Amino acid sequence: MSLANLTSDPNLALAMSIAKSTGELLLDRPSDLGIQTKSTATDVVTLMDQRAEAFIVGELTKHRPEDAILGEEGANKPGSSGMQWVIDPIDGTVNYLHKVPHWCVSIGLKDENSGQALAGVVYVPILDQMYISSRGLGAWVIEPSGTRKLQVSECNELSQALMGTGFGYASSRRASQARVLQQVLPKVADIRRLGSCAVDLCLVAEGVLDGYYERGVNAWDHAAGELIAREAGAVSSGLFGNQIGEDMIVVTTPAIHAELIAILETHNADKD
Ligand code: LIP
Repeated sequence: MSLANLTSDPNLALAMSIAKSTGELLLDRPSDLGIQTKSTATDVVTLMDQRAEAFIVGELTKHRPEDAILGEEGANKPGSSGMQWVIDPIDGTVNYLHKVPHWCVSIGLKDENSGQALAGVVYVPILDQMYISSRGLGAWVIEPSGTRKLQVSECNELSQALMGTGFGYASSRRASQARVLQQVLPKVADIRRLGSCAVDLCLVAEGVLDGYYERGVNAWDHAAGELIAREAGAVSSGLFGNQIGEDMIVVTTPAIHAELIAILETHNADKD
């Protein structure tokens, strides 16, 4: 499957162009980021999250007026086409705030009837990396040094796996995630908490991380990245036969998935 097949998908081309422009908007940081808090004192939102979401919604509405839109900062527009854009203007807001480079613009497209992901773009502005995928057509990254097809790592032993994860914003959730981490950490090569679910999923897709799990992430965090990881060969699921969702997302190389799931299920990692 070639990159040309992928970029000839008009939905993907639109998402790529909007993500790139949103990235440019976000790189132009004002001195006052207008920080506010959401669910807890550590769950921050900046005026740039809001500006970026308004820009994405405006562009999607202009080009795809019939499509529904769901966004992290409150966008919730019904549509009539059966297609829904699921957007996170900044995934990794805390990183954006602290100038840690792992933050991105995430734009996913799904079929509202089947719930299936159709296309996904994760754009990391600081590194000018555009991760893209369209259902059935593979996953790629376009970056300043060229273009690469993405393939998960060959990791086939959990004990050798570099595992990504993340933590929620509520302290009760974090206490539970720490309890689960105590069980996972001794059984993997090491853990990374990089601060953006969407970027973590792209790092699984390119074989930098061997897997990623997290409880509590929202649809906009993984709408694009999960498709990109699966199209690069990752296996993705929730626990106890459930689909991925807020309870749990587990995305790894094929060979280590069952073992990680077993540990997470044994320790009820989908509960607080
Ligand atoms: C964040 C995630 C991060 C996760 C946080 C949060 P935000 O999204 O991507 O990996 O650990 O709980 O959901 O708030 O930066 O868009």
